[in-house]
This record gives sequence, C-alpha cells and structure tokens, in this order.
Amino acid sequence: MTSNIIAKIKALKADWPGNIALACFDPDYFATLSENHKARLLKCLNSGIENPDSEMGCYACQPSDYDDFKPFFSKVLARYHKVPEGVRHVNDWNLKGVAGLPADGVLDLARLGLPALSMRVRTGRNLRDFPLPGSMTREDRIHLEQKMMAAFDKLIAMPEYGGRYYSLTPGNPCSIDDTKYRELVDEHIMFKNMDNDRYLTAAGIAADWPHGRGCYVSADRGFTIWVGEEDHLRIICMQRGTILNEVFDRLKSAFAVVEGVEGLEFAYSVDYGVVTSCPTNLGTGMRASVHIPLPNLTADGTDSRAVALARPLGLSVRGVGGEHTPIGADGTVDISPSARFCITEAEIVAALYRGIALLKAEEDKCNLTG
Ligand code: ADP
Ligand code: DAR
Repeated sequence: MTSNIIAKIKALKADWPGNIALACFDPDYFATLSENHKARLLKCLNSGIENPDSEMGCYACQPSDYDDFKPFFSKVLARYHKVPEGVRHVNDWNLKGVAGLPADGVLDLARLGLPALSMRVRTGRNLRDFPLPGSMTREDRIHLEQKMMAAFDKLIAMPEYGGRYYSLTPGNPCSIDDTKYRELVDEHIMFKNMDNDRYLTAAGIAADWPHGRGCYVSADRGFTIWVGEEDHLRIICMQRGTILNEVFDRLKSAFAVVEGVEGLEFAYSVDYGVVTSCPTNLGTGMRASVHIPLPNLTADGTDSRAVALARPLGLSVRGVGGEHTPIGADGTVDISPSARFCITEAEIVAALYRGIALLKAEEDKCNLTG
C-alpha cells in the first residue's frame, strides 16, 4: 500500500508543482517513520492528494503534528510563508512600535479617502486536549461544543459580549432551522456548509457535518465565535467603520476574555505559535480584512487585475462570501494580508492599512487614465 501511495504522490507532484505539500513530501524521510507515523502523515496530506489543485495541500490533524513531523512541515511553512526553515514565530498584539504606522497610531481609512467599510479581524484557536478537526470523532465534536456552550454562559453574563449561541447540532437546545442558518450565513456571521468544501471533506475536517458546529453571536452582532469549522474556534470581530484599530482592539479584548475562561487551554507551539489546522494560518491564526469596492480594477467583472496588483503587495483578494466565492456585483472584494506566520498580530493589521492605501491609489489611477 505504501509503495502505491508514494508512486501516486510522485506522479501528482510532477503534474501539480504548485501543490506545496506534494512538493515537500520526501519519500526518504517518509521511509524512516513508524507505520503509525506514516499513517498520520498521509492523513495530513490526504486533502492535497485527493485535490491536487490545492495550493497548500495539507492540514495538521493532531496539535503535535507540526512538531512530530517537523522535517516535513518546516519545509511546507518555509515555502508557503516565504521564511527561512526553522525560524521561530513571535506573537504580539501591541501596535506600539510597529513600523509604518501613522504618527498618532490611528489606522483611519477615511484618511485614505475611503468611506465606512466592513472591517473584520479573526483569529483561530484549537483546544489542546482534543484532536484537531481532521481527526475528531462525532463524540469529540459534540463534547467540544458542549464545553464551549458552558464557556459562552460566562460571556452571556457580560454586557459587552452578551449574546446567544446558535447550534447546528440536531437536538441541541440551541439548534436553529435551515432558514435561520442561511440568514446568518448571508449576514457573514455563520460559516458556510462545510460539506460543500472538497478540501475540508478530504481532510476529514468536514466530517459529521453539522454535528458539533455552531456560532456564538454577541447582541450587537459585532463579536462572534465559530465552533467546529476549520479550527475548533474562530474568534471574530466585525464592524462597519473606518478605524481599523477599533475592530482590532475589540478582538484583542474579547480574546483575552475567552482565553481567561477556566478550562479553555489552547494549543501553542514554542516554535510555531498558535497551532491551527491549516499551515497557512499557523502562528497568529489571524486574518484581518476589509470589504472594499474596486469598480475600476474589477471593470471586466473579475478580480484578475486586483489580484495581480495585490499579490506583490502581500495581499489576498477573495470574494464577498469569503474563500472560493465571487466578487460583489459592484466590484466589492475582500482584501486581507496573506501573511499570518512569522508576523505579529499588530503587524498584520498595519499591513492591511498600508495595503489598502496602495490598492486605493491603483484604483484611483484608473480614474485618471480611464
Ligand atoms: P476566514 O476569512 O475566517 O478565513 P472565510 O473566508 O470563509 O473565513 O469568510 C468567512 C465569512 O466572513 C464569509 O462570509 C465572508 O464573507 C466574511 N467576511 C470576511 N471578511 C469580511 C469583511 N471584512 N466584512 C464582512 N464579511 C467578511
Ligand atoms: N484549498 C486549500 C486551503 C488552503 C488555505 N485556505 C484555508 N485554510 N481555508 C489548499 O490547500 O489550497
């Protein structure tokens, strides 16, 4: 069986050079592993084997995978994040001292000539006493949801974070019907049906859908916590406005409250920082994004020009429904820094501000040149 899978990986590697996991798979290293570790590593690569068009092509399935398979993951991380192998990640939410900030430290989009826009910052976390989503059983998923529902009771009692939990688990006392689910997805509050994501399905991350899945939402709908998506938790703040500091600082405060809930112990690595399912999120687990209309750069109805301009600026361009979705009819796109590893949380939000300024200048140039 092993020789067959190695031959399959070798063939796929030749046909799909952009698949980082396949490119970094070393048969000689693989041969040194025990049968148990061979099976564990192949499970990490299954999504990229079944979906050779993957960019990353692998997910961690146990919190210790990044350390247990360091010769493999250190190559994957270096190639995707474009950092030296073996570099150590540092976390820091403090904006003070971050290079390139305005003198007063205020990241105000209005200063760039922009109106109030939808701003969102999220970070992922996984509880260290559970397998990562790719290896959870249905019982694990239900147990994790119940543990989080007890934690949410503490948030519900707090004026600035109080709200309610919406569960997708059949029979859960907080369960919602499909109409409410779709309403929350359309509001960009709840995550999309994971059964429709072939990468997450092949990774085992979408297994048992929708059991153990749900979303906590604060009363003002500006603070949400996803339960059971690609990571155990996605902790999110989102608001319409122009000052990025506000949404970033609210997430920083809200996360500190969540982290302080007794019994919630998150998975961290001394080398890699926050442990996440996907290596693209490792380190900070943070995506900071703005939905910005770029009608000139998307005048051809696609994001091609925006992507070509954004990539050298270290920015990702996605659709208004998030990953793998189309841009808005009015040319609105989701812009976020691509870097999440070997960059601090504060540097990410500063990079978003700088990136938006540069992209806005390119959009305005189209107005001048027609
Ligand atoms: P993530 O961004 O956490 O990796 P997705 O790409 O699946 O997850 O996006 C999750 C949801 O968040 C989607 O509905 C997407 O439209 C929404 N979203 C992302 N950024 C923003 C934003 N700046 N404003 C409003 N909604 C956003
Ligand atoms: N399609 C997968 C996802 C990579 C990044 N997106 C995440 N983690 N949601 C790939 O390997 O390309």
